[in-house]
Amino acid sequence: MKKALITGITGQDGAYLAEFLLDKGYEVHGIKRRSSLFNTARIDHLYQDLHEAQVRFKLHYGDLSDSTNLIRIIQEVQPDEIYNLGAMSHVKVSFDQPEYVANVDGIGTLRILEAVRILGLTEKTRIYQASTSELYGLVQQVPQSETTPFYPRSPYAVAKMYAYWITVNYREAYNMFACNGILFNHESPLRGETFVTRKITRGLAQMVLGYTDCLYMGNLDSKRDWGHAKDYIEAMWLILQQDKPEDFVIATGITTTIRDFIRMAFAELGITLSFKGEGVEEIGTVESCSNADYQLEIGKKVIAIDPKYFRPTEVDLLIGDPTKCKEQLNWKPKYDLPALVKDMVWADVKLFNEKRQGDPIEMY
Ligand code: NDP
Ligand code: GDR
Repeated sequence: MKKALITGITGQDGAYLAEFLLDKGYEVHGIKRRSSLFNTARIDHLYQDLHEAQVRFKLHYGDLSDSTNLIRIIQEVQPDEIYNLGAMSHVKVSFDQPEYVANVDGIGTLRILEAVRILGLTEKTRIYQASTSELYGLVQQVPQSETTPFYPRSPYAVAKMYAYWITVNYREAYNMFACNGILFNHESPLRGETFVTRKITRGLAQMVLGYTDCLYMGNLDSKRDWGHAKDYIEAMWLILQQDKPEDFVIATGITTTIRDFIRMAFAELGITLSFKGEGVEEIGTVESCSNADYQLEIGKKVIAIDPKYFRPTEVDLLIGDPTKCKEQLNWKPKYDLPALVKDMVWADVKLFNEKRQGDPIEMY
């Protein structure tokens, strides 16, 4: 039985990956941070669903800022594969916590690589590093591929750039099977509530169920290449199953503005929006509603801009070139953007409906 160790197991990707690897027969170990509240909502069902859960799914307390703890866990687990997904992953927040982000997202990756090297596991353990399309930052060329130069635009991206290169360096210096997946934005009903797609689908669900009036947003002009997290975690696994270690871009090749994502989400419930004004003056109002169950007042302002969501430096345009991952990994995503939007909108409508009816909320 193969053993996998996942950092960031309580996050969006960690939760899907844990389930995916358990289905493949792996023994899955995850590192989670101690928290004053429960922080395992995304993975709680894995305990319930699996009869032999105690044996095949184990959590260890740990933190990417703590080398000795990482060395101990890796020594204990002796993993065949490590997926380093743990990170402070919010780009805007990284401007508020740059030093912490450098430590966890950047040096945290070095700590994992060093632990594997110190423990003499370089031949046994394969390492996946969660790299990001944020590395491309200020547009140099599109679509962005494995050979496009980086120009990071946030403390998060700068930290991830260190993590990217230290992974490449350990691969070359110590012959380690260490790979970067340069993943473009991927979303799902498990997406953190403050990332833009989830903020929109959650805000929409709250609005149609009467919890809130207006959604305050940042820059609606930026463009992202969005896929579904369920498809992307499969690509992570495929990267570690190759004969030789390499870096891969994982993307759809299609880019969409935030404004259009908002339009698509509202349209899923039969609500048409129109946008007027520019910059901080822009507003989105309801033009029509065609679904009797989800009515909003015609002309009502439902989208407004709050400059507090603007970033000091923005990444305007991301569009990935998935040629290599499609040809070499034979990666075939199952979700396109409309299917992703549908999945997220209806999951949030269900969530807030349960809340309204006072039913116990099945979070994810
Ligand atoms: P999430 O923010 O949902 O999850 C991040 C995970 O990292 C959580 O489990 C979190 O724990 C954990 N974590 C945070 N700080 C530490 C720390 N100091 N020590 C150990 N664990 C920590 O991110 P995603 O699942 O969306 O992303 C997974 C990885 O992929 C991240 O590294 C992200 O930067 C990267 N990435 C994500 C993309 C995306 O579109 N989703 C695209 C490209 C890269 P807790 O629950 O306690 O907060
Ligand atoms: P991103 O994702 O920064 O691309 O990083 P996010 O969803 O936060 O932002 C995408 C774009 O939307 C604009 N935006 C807003 N963003 C947020 N969060 N909230 C708003 O109200 C809002 N309004 C507009 C942003 O300015 C930005 O242009 C994500 C993270 O998962 C990273 O960890 C990962 O590496 C990259 O995707 C790929």
